[in-house]
This record gives sequence, C-alpha cells and structure tokens, in this order.
Amino acid sequence: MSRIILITGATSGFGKAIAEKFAKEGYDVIITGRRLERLQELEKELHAIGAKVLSLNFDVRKRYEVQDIINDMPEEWKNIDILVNNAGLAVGLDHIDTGNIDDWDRMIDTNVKGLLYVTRAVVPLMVARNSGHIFNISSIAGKEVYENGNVYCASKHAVEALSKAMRIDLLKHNIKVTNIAPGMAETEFSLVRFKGDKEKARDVYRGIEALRAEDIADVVYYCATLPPHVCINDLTITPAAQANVYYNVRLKG
Ligand code: NDP
Ligand code: 8X3
Repeated sequence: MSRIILITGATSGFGKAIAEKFAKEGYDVIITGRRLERLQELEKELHAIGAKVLSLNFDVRKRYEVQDIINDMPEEWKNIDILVNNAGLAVGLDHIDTGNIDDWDRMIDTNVKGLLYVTRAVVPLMVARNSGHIFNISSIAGKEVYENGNVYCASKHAVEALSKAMRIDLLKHNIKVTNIAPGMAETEFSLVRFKGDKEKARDVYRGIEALRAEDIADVVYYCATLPPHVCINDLTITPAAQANVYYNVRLKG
C-alpha cells in the first residue's frame, strides 16, 4: 500500500517541489492551495509520472472550510502518513511603528492560525492510527529576529514553539514532528513579500546562490524516510553563502 502525504501550499515553491519529489518516489499525494489553476496543472504533471493525486482547493485561514474539506475527503485518502505544514508568507518589511496591520493579520492568520487549523483537522486521523509524521516549515526567522522582520519573525517563532509542543503532546501517539528552518531560498516568497515588485524580489538574491525549492524537498524526503525509531526534530538549512539572518556574502557585479 502506498504512503500518503498532504502538503499545504503546493502551488509554488517548497510545497510544489515536495509534492513532485514524493510523487516521484511513489507516494500518493494530497496537494492543497488557493490557486485552483496551479493545482490543476500540478495534478496533471503528477498524473503524468504515474502518481495518485488528490487536489484540495482551500485557504488555510478559513477554519470551517479546512475542517469540512478534510472531513469530506474520500475514506481511502484519510490514512495520511505525512503532513507538511508549509503554506505561509511574509508580507511587507516595515518597522513596528509604521507596519501595515492588514499585512500583520495575513501573516498571523496564515502562518500560525492556518497551520493550527490544518493540524487540528489532520492530526486526529494520525492519532487514530497511532502513526504519523508532521513537518512544520518554519524559517531562520523563527530562530532570530531581524530589523523590519517583526511580525513575520514572531509568526515563525510561534511555529517553532508549536513544533516543540506538538512533539510533546503527540509523543504517546507515535507521531514524529520535524521542524524545518530554511534560510534564503529563491521561490515566490520575496515576490509575495514585496507585493509583486519583481525588481525588489530579485534584489534579495543578488550575488548569492540561494537555496532552491528542490533542496528543501530533498531534506524533507530524507527526514521522512529514516527508520521508524529515528526522528530529526529540528533542522536549519541555509545557502553556503549565508551564516544566519544577519550575515551573508554576495558576489560583486
Ligand atoms: P511561495 O510563495 O513560493 O509558496 C507559498 C505557498 O503557500 C503557495 O503555494 C501558496 O499557495 C501557499 N499559501 C499562502 N497563503 C495561503 C493560504 N492562505 N492558504 C493556502 N495556501 C496558502 O513561498 P515558499 O515556497 O518559499 O514558502 C513556503 C514556506 O516556507 C512558507 O511558510 C515560508 O514562510 C517558508 N520559508 C520560505 C523561505 C524562503 O526564503 N523562500 C525561507 C524560510 C521559510 P496559494 O497562493 O495558491 O494559496
Ligand atoms: C524566509 C527567510 O530571512 O527572509 O523565511 O526571513 S527570511
């Protein structure tokens, strides 16, 4: 019987790469996100490599919709082995006294509350089977705080705390929890943070070989396929040219 993975935010970046990686490796894949067209394209791509796919089109911020959609999944898809809480975003980069409160709400609602809604809907299915593995995609912004990062950093610090808390609460249910904290990775992340400003987004990665989404997918796959008695609790991954949120080296020119 194939194993089942559910990935939030599979329409782009890390989530899409994780879906592709696990599909190639023979997993049945549940892909989720708000952009229906992207979901449909990915579903087609994964079918073409012979994978079994279920697309769920929802916004993680919609508490009741999340619960209903997970409840209404076909029974054979409910044996979820791996949950990847990946959907998330940074919006804006401002000092605390000038920050946009709508941006703050979006980050907290998505990165913290959305992650909780999905977890609350999926984890009872794992508890019932006494088996499972949760990946929470945090960030180096969950380890340290940088200027203008305030609310995004706070949301990822919350993810870090939730990873630790889930590991304790779910220990007796044989559910592993792995917290993944990537550094600079070139996805649509900066385009979203700068609200579509391509120039500003490109500038973030200028002179740096940033992580690729596939690097994160490989790491998640590695952690997910270790023997049952081994759990990687927490992993920080940066490009070789980045030490932490403060220090990196850029090639000139
Ligand atoms: P992308 O912008 O490429 O992907 C983000 C994904 O999240 C998309 O699939 C998007 O789908 C989904 N998403 C966003 N909001 C919602 C929502 N309300 N409901 C459902 N899905 C949503 O960025 P990344 O792949 O880089 O980001 C993935 C995760 O990694 C995020 O949690 C981010 O904070 C974290 N991260 C990113 C780093 C980076 O440098 N790139 C570094 C460290 C952590 P859709 O819009 O279709 O809903
Ligand atoms: C994304 C990495 O450094 O832009 O989580 O916050 S950073």
